[in-house]
Amino acid sequence: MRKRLSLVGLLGAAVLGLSVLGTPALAEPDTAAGQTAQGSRLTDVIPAPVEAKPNANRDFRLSPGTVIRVQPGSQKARQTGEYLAALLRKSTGYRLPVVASHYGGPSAISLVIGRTDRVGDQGYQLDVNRSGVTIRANTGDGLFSGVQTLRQLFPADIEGGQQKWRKWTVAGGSIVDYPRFAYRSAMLDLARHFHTLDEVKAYVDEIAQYKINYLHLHLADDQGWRIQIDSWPKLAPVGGGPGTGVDGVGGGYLSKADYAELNAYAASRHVTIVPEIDMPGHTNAAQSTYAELNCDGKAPPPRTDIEVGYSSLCIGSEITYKFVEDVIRELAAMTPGPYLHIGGDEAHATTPEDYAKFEARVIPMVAKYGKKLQGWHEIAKVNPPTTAVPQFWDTDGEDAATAAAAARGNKVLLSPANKSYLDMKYDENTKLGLKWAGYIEVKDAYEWNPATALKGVGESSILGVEAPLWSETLRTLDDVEFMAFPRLTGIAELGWSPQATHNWENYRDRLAKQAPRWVHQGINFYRSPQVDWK
Ligand code: TNX
Repeated sequence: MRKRLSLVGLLGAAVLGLSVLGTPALAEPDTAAGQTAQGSRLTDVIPAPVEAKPNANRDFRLSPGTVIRVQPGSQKARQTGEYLAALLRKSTGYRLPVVASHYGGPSAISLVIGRTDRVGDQGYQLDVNRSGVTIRANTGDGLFSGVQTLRQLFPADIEGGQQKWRKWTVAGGSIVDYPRFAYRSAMLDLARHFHTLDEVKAYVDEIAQYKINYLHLHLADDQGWRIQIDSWPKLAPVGGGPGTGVDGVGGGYLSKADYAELNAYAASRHVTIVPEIDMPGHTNAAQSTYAELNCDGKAPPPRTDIEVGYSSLCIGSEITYKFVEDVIRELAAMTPGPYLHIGGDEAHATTPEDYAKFEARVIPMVAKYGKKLQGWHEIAKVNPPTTAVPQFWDTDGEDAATAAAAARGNKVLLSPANKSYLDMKYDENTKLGLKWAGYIEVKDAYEWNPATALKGVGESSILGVEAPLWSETLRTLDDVEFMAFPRLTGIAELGWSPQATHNWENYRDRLAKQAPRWVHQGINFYRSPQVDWK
């Protein structure tokens, strides 16, 4: 569980920060090339940066008098500056005022938005020298990514919830960095077990530090319906009521107010929420709540087992399309992000003809309400428009319909189940998780190349990568974290870092250095025997 900061702690840290102003600098011993006295290096970052040039003569030491300078007039720089200040204050106790100014003074972390060559709209440039750190980017997203890198360049104690006396040194040099793929995503399944607003927010914080910029939420399935829909008012309170989690455990849903709060929170972490309503299968929660959604007009009983492929909306009935359009309209209206995911997987209880008939009517609704469409790769079979994004989830690296869609111009989202499914067990001893796609150890989740993962879908056809986490067996945030960490960081690196940096031994070493950060952050993680945890 993530630790939350108390107001008392924050005030205490602020007071202490004031009292240490003017303390003489502690002597720093000589260091090995590119490494500070505390052993941290400019290259100890996940995801690996495109280019990092260490300079041992240019280490920066944060001091009680350091200011966080943000570009005057830039609201985005100011917000990112406040975010960074809050992060650094809790462990350093320094004041770290955020000032809008063109000059940083003798010690400053500067956040600048402006024309920065080479880094595109998500990248950044980071320069460390003795008088400060400068992060430059073309956008607020880029600046935020630069701040996540800087965060990892501080000693792991920076993540501690309490003020600590120590030197806070950043290794000198410069980094130029930008993503391989624009879209890097995690998915949480709220349908099989509901996860609360606070838990989802905590997960947003956890993924954002590895530059994951989308969070896909699986909001409805056979077991439960997890989002308020006003035009079908029983969906959430009944379809997502008490006992609607797997094995009858838990339940719950996000109200529209919760969902708005989550989207705003995610935006503050530069994460875009992608909501999914799965259809025409995986719909028992809706069909057991509303009898009219069934061809025979009879509501089936609610189900909390983990079988898949038995439910289907009634394809021949008009009320089905009224239902679907109402849901898509309301979901689109409450979603600030550009995408809406309509599922479409494992529709084994729908004939292929009915599937095509259904999708032909439903796919245009997404554009009608102003959103871009995502669906599991089965939707590629029905020739969706080239703006649609099929999400590949299978295990055999081959799907003719998805390859054909890519040839027509569709971008594909990759989440091969045998590599990126965080709900697969690590090995036969893992208590949580499933194993239908095989065991996935830390190395398996890292050792693949998106550009060659799916036959006929090359680098230029790939929108990005996603690490889905289905929650049949996961009830708590601790469970979620245990399955996500440390595999999620591998997927994050595959999505961000250039293939040229890909190296298991090097990654493994950097991964081990994340562990003390997770301990400070209260993240429950799996200590894989493949990694030499220090
Ligand atoms: C397959 S992959 C599913 C989900 C399950 C998951 C469990 C996909 C699109 N569907 O319904 O939760 O396996 O790993």
